[in-house]
Amino acid sequence: MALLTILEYPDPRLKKVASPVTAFTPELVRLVRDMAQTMYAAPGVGLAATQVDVHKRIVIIDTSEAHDDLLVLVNPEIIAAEGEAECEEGCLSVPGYYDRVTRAARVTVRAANERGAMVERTVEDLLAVCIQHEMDHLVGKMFVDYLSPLKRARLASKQRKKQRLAG
Ligand code: K1U
Ligand code: ZN
Repeated sequence: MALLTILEYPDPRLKKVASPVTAFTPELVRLVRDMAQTMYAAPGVGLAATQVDVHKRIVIIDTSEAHDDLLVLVNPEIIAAEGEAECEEGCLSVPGYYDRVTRAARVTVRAANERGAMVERTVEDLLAVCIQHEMDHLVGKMFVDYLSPLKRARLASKQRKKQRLAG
């Protein structure tokens, strides 16, 4: 297993649109394992392949308290969404920044797992938020894109300064 590097906002690679996975290979299983190790080590409750510079439609999530319930979503599609809920979000690509975002309260997602078996789940609360947040990454969208232009500009300049200082 390997720890992967997580891209940080405003890295332009976070804006790439991911392509569908077309083959369920041992390499895909290995990538999902590496992504899981990276997410648990961060620590986080979700990770999209885009964040580790792999532009394929792959998302992993684990919102369980014991960190023992990994949900793998390959080629995920939201097939139903209802209601509205506001939740405080964070992102491993924007370390240390949290803000409130409004999303659908309940979603039904259909996807394959890393071995090609189909999964369909209707979920709410943090899991619903996470699925929407991670699927946004696959189309190059980040939670900060829901914030006001002023907040986003301040955050981007703070992040660039931090990255300059880090060398
Ligand atoms: O970067 C990511 O996409 C993962 C992100 C997922 C997420 C969290 C909260 C709301 C929406 C989406 C994170 O995991 S941020 C870190 C975090 O929330 C967390 C870290 C440690 C323990 C519990 C949560
Ligand atoms: Zn994120």
